[in-house]
Amino acid sequence: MSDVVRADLEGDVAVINIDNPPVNALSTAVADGLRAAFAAVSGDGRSRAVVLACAGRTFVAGADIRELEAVAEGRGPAGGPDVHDLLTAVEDCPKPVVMAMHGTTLGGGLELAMAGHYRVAAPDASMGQPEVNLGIIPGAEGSQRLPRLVGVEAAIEMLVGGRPVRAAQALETGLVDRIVEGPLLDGAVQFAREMAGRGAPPRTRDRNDKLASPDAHAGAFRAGREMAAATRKNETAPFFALEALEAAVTLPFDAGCRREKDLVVRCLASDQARAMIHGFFAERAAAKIPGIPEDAPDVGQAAVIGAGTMGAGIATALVNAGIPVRLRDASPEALERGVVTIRKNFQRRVDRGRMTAAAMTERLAMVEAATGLVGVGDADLVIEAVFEDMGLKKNVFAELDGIAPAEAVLATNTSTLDIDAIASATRRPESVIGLHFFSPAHVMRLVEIVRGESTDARVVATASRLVKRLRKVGVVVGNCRGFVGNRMMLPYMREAQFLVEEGATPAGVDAALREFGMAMGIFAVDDMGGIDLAWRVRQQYRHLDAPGVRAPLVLDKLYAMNRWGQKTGRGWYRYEDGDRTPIRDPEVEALVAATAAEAGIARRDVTDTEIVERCMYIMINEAARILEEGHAARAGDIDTIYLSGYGFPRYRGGPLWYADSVGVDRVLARIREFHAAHGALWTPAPLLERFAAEGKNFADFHRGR
Ligand code: 3H9
Repeated sequence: MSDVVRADLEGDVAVINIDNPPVNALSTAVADGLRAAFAAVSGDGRSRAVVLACAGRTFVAGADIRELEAVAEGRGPAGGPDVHDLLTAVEDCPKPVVMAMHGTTLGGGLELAMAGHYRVAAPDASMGQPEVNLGIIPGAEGSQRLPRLVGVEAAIEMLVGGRPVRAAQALETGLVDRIVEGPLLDGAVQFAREMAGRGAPPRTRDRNDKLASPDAHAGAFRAGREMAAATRKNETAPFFALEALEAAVTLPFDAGCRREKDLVVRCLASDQARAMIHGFFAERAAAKIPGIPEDAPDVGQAAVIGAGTMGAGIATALVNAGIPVRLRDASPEALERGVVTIRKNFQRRVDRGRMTAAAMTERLAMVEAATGLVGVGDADLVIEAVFEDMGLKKNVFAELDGIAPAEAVLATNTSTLDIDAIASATRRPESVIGLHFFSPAHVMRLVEIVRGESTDARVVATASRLVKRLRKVGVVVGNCRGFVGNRMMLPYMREAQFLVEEGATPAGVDAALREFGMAMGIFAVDDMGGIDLAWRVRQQYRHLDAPGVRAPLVLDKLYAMNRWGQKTGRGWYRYEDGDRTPIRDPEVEALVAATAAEAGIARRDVTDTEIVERCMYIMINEAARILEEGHAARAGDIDTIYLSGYGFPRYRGGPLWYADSVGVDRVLARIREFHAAHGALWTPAPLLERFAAEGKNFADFHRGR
């Protein structure tokens, strides 16, 4: 039929098969192949029913996002490839069409499936409309068919939330007609035979029983809008999705489809869609590391040294991925606390119904805890997560050097220390690598994979493979102070403190940053991470402070006052017992004002625009240096780090995508002004100067140019 679509006969059932690796995306070629296949099978007297199935790991996982990217960039048809005629042909097929879904049926894949008359699924299949994660809405009539199948409320949840549902839930809502326990294709063919000869097959577009009257859904739409505002702050696509769903309730099917099309055209022309599509591909590009072997061995046995919060979180993540862990700590009490933390991590999932008690018992049994380093000699991956102290870490690595197998990967979870210095404690620095997890390690998606001067390519490959197995986002970074994420965070935090000294308040700075789209304000982040930790890091590097260069003044005072953040109930904010909500504290504001007066800093009104510009542009300037020094390979890697680990708004694409959207020359012009006003810390990065002079931007870096 075509390279990617084939039709065969299975007795009296026609089986159409899509084979378009890696995820059977509904590309133009696949859509063309399906048109031809349905034209052929519809009139073929040899078959009584049709099954549509996919080869490989999944049913269709969506429209081809590369094609959508082209449209978003102004190439290709507005609104993306039009498949209205194909979906109509599927739905109008005179024989029952059964969709056989396995893997992840997403976006255009689910829309195709809903045009079929019946859907059967493998037990571990999942399905959803994740378009909002790309800044768009379903563009292949999904907003019109989904509510007809599952009802308005469930459709709102799926379109605004963007999260897939599992097959069992899909069966309950009516999205799936049967779950097939054995071989899926056999089950689908069997189901198709059962449905053949039952008269005209049911068409989703003709169903109105779950739509009821518009008034009946007013509350659901109100709740949907509240959910969109709360969980997808400043994003436009979820509101467009709700408009499209309202059209399903108020308009006939065809008019609803036209409304959906108008809305998807607008989404695809938006900056938000471009930024979010960039984020999608940047994350996948980050996993491609040039020059590393493809056949890196899998980790069979891991050891985690240090049973604190980080160590326990890392151990949780490892056993979640099926990797047994030897958990070690010098102190029996710390070890016991670590085991309790791991148990709590699982218990939370059991309480939320995301894990069975039996699975929890099984996973806990995969953690073997003991003091010292006994038994670590059989681990092919060791992750050190002891206290952030160079002497202590070197001791651990020296000891590991004596007992770990020759081919073991020796990783450190340091967030601030020099990997090469740690590696120097061993006779095998090529085996040492940084795996910088973020807290809580079993939840946060980002892992910075820190390559030391001597780290072997094979070790990088094993680490990268491990991170993927943990279902996390790994980004390879260079061994510089703070690596990439925290290196940019440091000047960001510093600038926020300067703004406060000049007249803003911590709450005002945080509000402006949240309004910009950051998941949390920087002062709330500091309180969460611990002001004592921030202070300690500052002490380590104090000797590097250039004389005469401005330094923040308040943090040291907060530290001395025992205002260490959430853990002491007071920091930049104050906290009620057992509540993590930051409350504005006039005591801190008075302390800041007095400190500024003492230092002769004039107080003035600081606008939200200045807050955002100074916080963002100082990060962008630092990122430009990181790129130039080669500590990140691609601008997209830096964006990925901020999108997956630092709560940067996805609809802005990451700090460097954002820089491009403002305009590199405009960013540089403001940096020059800040340089003139605030001195050396604002010295423009040479790369920015070069980009501005040559009319280039970070996108040139994203594409590896
Ligand atoms: C849509 O459908 C709009 C419609 O309403 C119609 C509008 C007109 N297209 O993530 P992985 C590639 S919007 C093109 O590492 P995993 C990916 O780039 C779409 N390529 O694997 C990577 O390529 P490479 C709605 C795609 O197993 C490779 O596949 N659908 C697409 O961890 C492997 O990806 C979505 O938003 C695609 N649709 O996860 C689903 N999907 O090897 C987006 C993947 O060259 N996709 N690729 O780097 C996903 O969520 C995950 O990729 C998936 C697999 C769960 C499918």
